[in-house]
Amino acid sequence: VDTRVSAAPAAAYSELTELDVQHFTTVVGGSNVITDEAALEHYNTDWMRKYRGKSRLALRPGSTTEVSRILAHCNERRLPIVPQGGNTGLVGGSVPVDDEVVLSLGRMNRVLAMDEHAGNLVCEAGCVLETLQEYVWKRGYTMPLDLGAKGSCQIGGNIATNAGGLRFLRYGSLHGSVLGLEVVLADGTVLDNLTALRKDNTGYDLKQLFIGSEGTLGVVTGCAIALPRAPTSVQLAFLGLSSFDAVLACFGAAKRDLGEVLSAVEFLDAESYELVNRHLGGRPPPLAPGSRHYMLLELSGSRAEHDQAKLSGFLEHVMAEGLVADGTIAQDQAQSQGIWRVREGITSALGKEGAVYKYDVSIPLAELYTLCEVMRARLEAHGALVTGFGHLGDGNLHLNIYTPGRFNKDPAVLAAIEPFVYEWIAERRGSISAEHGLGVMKPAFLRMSKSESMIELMRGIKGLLDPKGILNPYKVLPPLSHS
Ligand code: FAD
Ligand code: 2HG
Ligand code: ZN
Repeated sequence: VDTRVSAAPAAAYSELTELDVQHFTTVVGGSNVITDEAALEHYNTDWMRKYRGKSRLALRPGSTTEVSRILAHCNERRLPIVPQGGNTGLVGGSVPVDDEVVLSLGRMNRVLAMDEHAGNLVCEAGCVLETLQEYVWKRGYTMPLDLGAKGSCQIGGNIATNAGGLRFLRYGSLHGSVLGLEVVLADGTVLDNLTALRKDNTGYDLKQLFIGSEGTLGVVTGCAIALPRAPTSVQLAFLGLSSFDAVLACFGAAKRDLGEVLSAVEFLDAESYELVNRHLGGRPPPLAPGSRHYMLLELSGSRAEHDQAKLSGFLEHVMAEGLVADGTIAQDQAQSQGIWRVREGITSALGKEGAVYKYDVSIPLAELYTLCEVMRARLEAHGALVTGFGHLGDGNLHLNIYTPGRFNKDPAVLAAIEPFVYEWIAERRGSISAEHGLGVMKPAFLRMSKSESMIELMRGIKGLLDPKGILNPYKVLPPLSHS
């Protein structure tokens, strides 16, 4: 197999024919074969309405066997195919680039088993994250991840993107929480590794390859996930600070004083706060005017009085020290939800403001916000504004550049951002994608975070698992001319 060629498919695909559509109809049934142009719009367009494909066919399989039969046919016929979960991805990975078939996993939404002794859940890939959260919470457990898109994103999509989110600081990566996977390979082979064992050192841990592979190596159809116990006490503080140095000092103090119960450390700047206020009409808690940065500190534990006392003691301490200008502790669930709405609403608010240029980066903490300042100065002349927020506790900044009132992308703005932003990150050995993945947005810049030998090995793996390059083409791996 010439992996270099097959990993970056050229024009080697077949045209979809009426016979193909008929074949798929026998596999999934007529009502799950979507060919209507208007109905296809939903499958062709991403969450941000930034990426749009031209697929003429979306399929909605209801079982692993159906996924396997679909892939076997696509492989045989060289028909490219894009796995799609909740379609909330932010790098254009979930929609076709051209006329690829869309494989929508939403019908595969059954919980298969839950072990309440060991604390794990086995389910199909199309289960919506929030539905799973409600299911396990009722039984005394919590999902090990949470994110703003929880109402639409699917666990298969979370695994395919190795989503991080709001509780990564506490529960870690899906590389640790996913215990087993069922994956259908490009040729239709079902790789059954759907065990829920905590420990299993029998050879290479193949499931890890598919976590974060963005649908380019296989289709996740089922998963087993380790569940932490649900906390019985959750406390949330919202803090206003006057500088990013104060944010860093406060984070250090929180790790020192609250470390064993900390479950989230998030931050946003004043621009993000104002955007949410303006567009979502939330009522964020009034804090001291003049705060330049805001932090959310969440504690999850099992003794409310103990955690409350710790948090209010901490707040008094950091305010007395002058690190925190103002702060409030949520008194009930409604207040807590109001605060989380501010943090989780930023992405939606940005979309209402104008065109948005999104960058999801890891850089050493000391320089995390410097990037926003550098970009602000650089973009001023273009009438573009800059906001920064993200998962402070994980060193993950969401840098968003936006043009108020101008909804069309401006090539001059883009040219002022790229490749500069990626080079700036590379100089600090950061990551050009901390949690959203590469999709179709970033493959050409993969070199900024990975060496040539690593990219070459990735191509080899792609060529081995998907020699005809049918799975999610043009995503993740750079085109050969860029390497
Ligand atoms: P999709 O968008 O449908 O697909 C994403 C990628 O995974 C695509 O490449 C697709 O081909 C592939 N894929 C999907 N399902 C499968 C499958 N079953 N098998 C194989 N490949 C598959 N991300 C974070 O990491 N942290 C956050 O905090 C976060 N917050 C967000 C907040 C908002 C408001 C929004 C809109 C997005 C956010 N995201 C976040 C990005 C996104 O929600 C995540 O990437 C999520 O994990 C995608 O899940 P999905 O089901 O929507 O996948
Ligand atoms: C978040 O943490 C998401 O809210 C989205 O990852 C980030 O919109 C973004 O840039
Ligand atoms: Zn995020």
